[in-house]
Amino acid sequence: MKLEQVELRRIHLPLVAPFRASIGTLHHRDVLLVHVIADGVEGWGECVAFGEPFYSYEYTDGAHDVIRRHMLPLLLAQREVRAEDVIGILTPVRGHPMAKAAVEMAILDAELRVDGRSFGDFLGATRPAVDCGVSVGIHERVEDLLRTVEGYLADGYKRIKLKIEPGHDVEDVRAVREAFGDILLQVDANTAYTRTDAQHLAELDEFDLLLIEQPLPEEDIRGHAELAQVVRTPICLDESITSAKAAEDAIALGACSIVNIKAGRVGGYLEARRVHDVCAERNVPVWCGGMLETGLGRAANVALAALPNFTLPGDTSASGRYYAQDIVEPFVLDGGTLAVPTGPGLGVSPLSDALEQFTVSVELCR
Ligand code: NPG
Repeated sequence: MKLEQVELRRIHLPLVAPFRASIGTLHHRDVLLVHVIADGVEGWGECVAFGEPFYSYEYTDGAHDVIRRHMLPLLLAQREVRAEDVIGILTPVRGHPMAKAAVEMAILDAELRVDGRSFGDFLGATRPAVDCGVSVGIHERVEDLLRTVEGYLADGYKRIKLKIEPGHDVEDVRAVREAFGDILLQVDANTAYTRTDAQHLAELDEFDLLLIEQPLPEEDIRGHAELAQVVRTPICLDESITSAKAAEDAIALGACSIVNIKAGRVGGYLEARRVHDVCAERNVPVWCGGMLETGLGRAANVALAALPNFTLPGDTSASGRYYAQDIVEPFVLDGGTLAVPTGPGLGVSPLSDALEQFTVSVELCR
């Protein structure tokens, strides 16, 4: 395809409620959308970086700048661009996986719309719908936490993930276990602990959790391997798994037995599929992580989550978990599942009124 023009659009989406994690509290999403026109067909990509560099070094303004000044010139100079070539063309730009993923996603969307293929069909989805979990932020008061969890269980979510941090971990999990019995339950520390917390984290073993996600810093692969010898609950990695190679190494080193796959974190949906395949070859189950995506990223994630080795419910929640109004037709939970879009490309497109309502800026690059 010939890339004819690229629109970099910034949207500001308020959250229905503040979302507190160990690394910070979100009140809204500052999202960069990449909108391409190639061979006369449009394609949409969503950059999952947050407004502030607290989950990773990437952040929305940085992604916007690196795409505009360093990535688009490389792509616009190409006579022909295919999605499978994007990461190679962008090799001169070091890092910035979330920015690269957004660009690749937009070009892949356009390509698949031309081919009349859905994301799910292209990626290798084997299910028409995916089981959905939900991520629950840290609550100062246990009674508020229990009320939030009760609401999500009533919505039909098949798995609860609790954000934890020192001071909000063992007792919060105990309260949820005692209140709701044997629900599918896991925790996410977002790197909030250190190797010296091993015995404390082992206190979570009594609660029969599915996993403990990313307890230690991103780069502490050895620490996670040592922790896995002390804690019986399976260790799942998120921030540490930046590529298929990183997944292979972490598994070989015993640092994790479950992997959270986020296309943005690994540089795109093509690499995400490679992470899936590496884990499947090693009998390591995976699940689809979330970054509070709009319905555009959500559509791609639901398609990805339908691949065969995604055997655990993902953070593929309904649009309404975060947004009163999505920028596409909202994803609505049906019996704890979301249907995989079947239309060409993402299978969804922005609702122009909603998109305009939340747009902060639009920049055209040729
Ligand atoms: O449901 O999209 C979602 C969000 C799921 O908890 C979630 N995302 O670490 O995976 C994460 C995480 C996150 C949320 C990270 C807020 C940082 C801030």
